[in-house]
Amino acid sequence: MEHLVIPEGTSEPAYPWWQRYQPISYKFESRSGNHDEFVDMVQRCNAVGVRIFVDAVVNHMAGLGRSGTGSGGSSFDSDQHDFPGVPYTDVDFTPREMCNSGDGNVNNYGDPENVRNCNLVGLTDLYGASSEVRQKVADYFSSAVDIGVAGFRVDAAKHMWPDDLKAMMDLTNNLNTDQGFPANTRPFFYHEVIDRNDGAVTVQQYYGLGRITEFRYCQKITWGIDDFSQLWGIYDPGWGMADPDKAFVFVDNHDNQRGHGGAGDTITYKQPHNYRLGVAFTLAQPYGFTRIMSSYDFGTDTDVGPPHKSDWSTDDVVVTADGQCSNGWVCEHRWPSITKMVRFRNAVAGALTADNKYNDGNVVAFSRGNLGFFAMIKQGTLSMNLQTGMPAGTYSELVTCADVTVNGDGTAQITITNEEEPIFAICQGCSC
Ligand code: LM2
Ligand code: CA
Repeated sequence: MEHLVIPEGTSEPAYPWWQRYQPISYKFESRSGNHDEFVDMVQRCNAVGVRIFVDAVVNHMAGLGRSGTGSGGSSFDSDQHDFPGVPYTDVDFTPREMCNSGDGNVNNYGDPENVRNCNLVGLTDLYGASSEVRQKVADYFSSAVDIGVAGFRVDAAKHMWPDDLKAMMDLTNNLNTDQGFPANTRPFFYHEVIDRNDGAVTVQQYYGLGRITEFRYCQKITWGIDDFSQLWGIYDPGWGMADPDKAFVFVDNHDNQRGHGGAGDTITYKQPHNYRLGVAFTLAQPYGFTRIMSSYDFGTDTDVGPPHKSDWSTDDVVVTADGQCSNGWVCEHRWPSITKMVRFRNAVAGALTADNKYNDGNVVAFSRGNLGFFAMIKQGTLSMNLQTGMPAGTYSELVTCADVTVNGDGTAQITITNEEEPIFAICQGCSC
């Protein structure tokens, strides 16, 4: 959506990535392009089977102390609660008396009223209980869905009341059949709730609204890659982690990869070896609905925005002859083992459990029913006979494309020699 723009020459970093989390209006006019360009992208993607999910910031508008013109040309004045591009006026913001903190900001994560009714880092808090606000957010969702968007990540859902979110979702249109979606299909929602067993707001409070981000998974995968013996406990219901059919899991996201929300114990593209293992294991194991990250390189500057042109608009992603990215883009999604493991995940989606588990601290292996078999190693090389659970036959190993023979009893000789990508995967119906 249209967002705050922080130009050069202020006391803040110029055009930081996080300016996008300060909405000015719901026009599709951002640093990434204009309305027509957005429509063109969504529809070209749908035409080739790639669905688009919008990162929707609807808990708040821009921060206090900010005024001027947004990325789409709309004027605004946060201190006056005035956003004519929507339009929102003072009545659309959470009444000050409903926030129990002295300065109006969220400051007590033990109190759900404080978390939901106060301003998150000074961001002007929308009053989600208001039918006008609900309708305006739903109109925004519907405008995206009508273009062909398939669903939404709801930013800062932790700071919104689940009943308000439900009302907004219920008012939203079905997916667009002209864009290839079946009739009467609801958008896919996943809600950003950072719950690390550290406050009054839990992922369970959002059951019934879609999927919920499970940030404990980020910690668990980091610990598990460090110490393979911890990998079988990656889903820990005793720690409050969301049910498998509710959890939305990822190795890192745009916040915790750079030390913002939910950071700590996070692996990123900056540790490529561990990252490949972490993403491979995530895509191989059955817990949760998975998302993979695709980044630009921010170096050590945790504020810096994406690669940009001289007018500061987002620069093109340049794809090299070997299918990788350049021009400042990392494109983890194009790293060979990550791309291949997405194929694996899709192929084994029907198997809900990990079976035939093997873990000796250096080698981790398991099958997914009889649909696929996965192995990875921490160091060295591997040559070992393991039970794959797969029907007898010859399979093409995904990472190396080598032929693998599964014997009549389901065993196979598992070989890993590439220490850079120490990952092995075979699946039914997969080609490497
Ligand atoms: C999120 N999830 O709940 C996003 O994933 C996260 O990236 C967003 O914060 C946050 N919620 C609000 O949408 C980012 C960033 C913050 C940044 C805000 C707003 O992590 O640092 O805050 O976006 O742009 C910035 C300044 C902060 C200032 C605030 C308001 O860093 O110092 O607070 O703007 O002007 C006075
Ligand atoms: Ca709120």
